[in-house]
Amino acid sequence: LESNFPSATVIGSWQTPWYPTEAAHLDLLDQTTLAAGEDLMDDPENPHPGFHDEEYKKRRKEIAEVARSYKHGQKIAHMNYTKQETEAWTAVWDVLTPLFPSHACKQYNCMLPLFAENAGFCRTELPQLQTVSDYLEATTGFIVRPVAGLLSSRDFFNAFAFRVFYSTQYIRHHSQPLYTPEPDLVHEIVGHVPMLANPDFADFCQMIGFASIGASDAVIEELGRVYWYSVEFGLCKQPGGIRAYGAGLLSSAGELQYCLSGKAELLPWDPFVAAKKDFPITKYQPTYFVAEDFKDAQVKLQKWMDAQDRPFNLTYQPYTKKILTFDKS
Ligand code: NLE
Ligand code: FE2
Repeated sequence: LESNFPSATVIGSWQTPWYPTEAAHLDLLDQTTLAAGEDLMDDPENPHPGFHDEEYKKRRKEIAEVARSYKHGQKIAHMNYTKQETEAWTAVWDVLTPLFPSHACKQYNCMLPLFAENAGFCRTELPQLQTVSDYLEATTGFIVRPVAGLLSSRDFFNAFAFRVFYSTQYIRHHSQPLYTPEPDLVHEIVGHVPMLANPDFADFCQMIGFASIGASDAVIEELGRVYWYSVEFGLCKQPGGIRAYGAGLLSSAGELQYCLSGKAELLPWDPFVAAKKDFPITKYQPTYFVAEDFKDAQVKLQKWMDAQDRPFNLTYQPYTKKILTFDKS
């Protein structure tokens, strides 16, 4: 899915797919998202309960509408979650959190108590996105922006360039707390956000954002795989052994155990290999990439980015939070 407005940016003699040069430009995107049961194909072997529950789908629509009307700089609307949604949250919390000490990387584990203290992380209530965003911003400058569902890769990555993280605000179906093929509040808040509070990891994500600016569709496709095998499903070496840092693992009790069980193939982190490797969306990954550490992850990502041969140079100005591009020729 590509957003179709606006369509191009001109840099000197070049024309590239349109890109934002500041975070407020994200308001211009049409926020086309994949809808459960329509675009995201249900896997017959692993049926998605949310695709067939009318009441759940209605609630999802309601929450999506709130995200669609959001504009940069506004406070994110407070959500009143139902008893059933809160029970789903607690069910996921209870299976996930006991796994973290043995399965999550230390950069993740050291953040959780801070988010509990400062951002409302607890087992009995869903955190509010605005509270989470405020605390996250105080750590690495990343902020949260609500989104209706799974966004196109280009739009999602472009936002990373400005340290903006698109987050869904609904929660997975209560009948299947261990795994869902879609992003949901658990995935964003428990999976992504604590890692985005780590400075090296935040830089890594912003680099992905820079790589996506004005990139061709072919590069976006490869970048999508690079992102998938790192930010979503990455493993890393730690003093006590291999641990998870990918959000898709940190939000799925089922896959978090599976990825370190010895049943999956583990390869050394290499974006050149990852960029070419297809992946399944609705089941556990057959292959994971293991980084030495987040600096190693960055250095290798930079090499891959340098090899993409873009016709322009890009700089980010941290004081104005704007992107500048220059024609190379
Ligand atoms: N499978 C993950 C989970 O159950 O939390 C979500 C992955 C979203 C890309
Ligand atoms: Fe994600």
